[in-house]
Amino acid sequence: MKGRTVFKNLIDGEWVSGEAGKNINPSDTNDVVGEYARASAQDTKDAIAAAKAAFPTWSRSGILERHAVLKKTSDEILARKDELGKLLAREEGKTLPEAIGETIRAAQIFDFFAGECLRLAGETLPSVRPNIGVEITREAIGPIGIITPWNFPIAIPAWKIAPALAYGNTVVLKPADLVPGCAWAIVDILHRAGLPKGVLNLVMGRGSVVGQAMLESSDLAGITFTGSTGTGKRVALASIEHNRKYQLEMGGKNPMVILDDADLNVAVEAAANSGFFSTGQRCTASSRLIVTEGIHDRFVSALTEKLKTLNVDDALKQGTHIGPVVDDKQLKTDTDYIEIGKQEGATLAFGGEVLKRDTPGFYLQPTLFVNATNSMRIAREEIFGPVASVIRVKDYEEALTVANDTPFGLSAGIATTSLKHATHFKRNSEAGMVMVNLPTAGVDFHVPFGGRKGSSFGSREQGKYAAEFFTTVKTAYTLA
Ligand code: UN1
Repeated sequence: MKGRTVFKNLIDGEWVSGEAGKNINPSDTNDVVGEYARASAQDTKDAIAAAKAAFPTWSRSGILERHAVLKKTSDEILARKDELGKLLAREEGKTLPEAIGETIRAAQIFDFFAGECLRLAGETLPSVRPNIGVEITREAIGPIGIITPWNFPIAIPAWKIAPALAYGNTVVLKPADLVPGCAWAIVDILHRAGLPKGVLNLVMGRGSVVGQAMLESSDLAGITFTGSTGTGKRVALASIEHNRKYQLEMGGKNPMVILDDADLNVAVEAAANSGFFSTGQRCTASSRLIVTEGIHDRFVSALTEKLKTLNVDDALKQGTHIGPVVDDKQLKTDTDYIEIGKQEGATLAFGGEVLKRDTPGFYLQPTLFVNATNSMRIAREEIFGPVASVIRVKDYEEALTVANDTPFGLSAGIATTSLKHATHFKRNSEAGMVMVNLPTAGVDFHVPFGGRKGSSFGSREQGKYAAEFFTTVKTAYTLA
């Protein structure tokens, strides 16, 4: 076909083509965002071999060289935030302001890790034996496989690539098949910013082909993964087999507790954001609103009124609050769960309908169930859509028990004006991140991110805590 551009994979510093797939806009399925190459298993092996070959040089590169590449990347992402934000909104479906915000976050992450390159530190201690000194340093671990999900197409690749490179590792990146566009764009930027060949390789394509080839490789020193619980388990099992480091960020079923003494506006804003912004497609979203009796009816009616004001429409349209669901498969999952909720005996308080808009897309009303119990499937399983349930409880103590009664443990929120309850919740929540009077989602880029129980495995991502995964500690003894 004439004039057909295919965005290619980057392997050992060369753009490599092959079979291609269409990247479709979920707000308008007639809009093809672009055609993107799909790597084969052999391409993936080549990319891993390139990352392995580039490791000895890159891991010993000067910190100023690494700093310069990451800083330049940050600057270019920021300068192109509107264009990249638009690409993100088109391929993933979050609203343009959300997408631009995520793009800025990616730039900030590269900027942060550019700084970290200049702050690499170790420790020196005396040995317990006389005349011997001990040095403790951190070294890069090797070629790293990065597998990223579709819901944060630019921020999650950024928060895995930036520390990987800053600490001297080489990378094979496999972005989610649904959203290759932003990943391609940041790889292009990093490549032009001066990365030596093979340091960063891009293998877009299917999990069953590319992801599988990564799992089977004995040459990756680590795999960092964000995505579903099922795939996370497979990453873990394959990594044990190959004696490699792994880091998993998986699902969430995050509770948001609303107490009688909460500021109603604060509670409603936090719950609306947590449950429905970004179309509820965040592992930090809250889909369990645990509300005490005294505020229950006021809260449900205020949240329902708020949901009525939210426009579900094309992600690029001004005034859209909630974009489409990412694809038909996810829409079916969401609507199946809505049916399950009804059958389980929860009451539909708002939404539940698939919507038609000017363009063919996957539009779903924000959906709120009330009279839910914590044992219902809609309260136990991650839906990953704009669907939340209200669970009525007697008091704070019951709220805390229900909040912690989940196989997950990523994020947990509480809306209260009581210092006593806020403090107690921060100490006793079984989640990795706790939010007081704030949404459960929407995290800072410079502090640790991660969860407990079924949500996460391995050390934290982001901020200086990222060094735990992307480096290995060396202890050296020297006789003086
Ligand atoms: C956020 O809430 O700001 O996949 C980030 C996810 C998370 C990122 C959430 N890993 O939804």
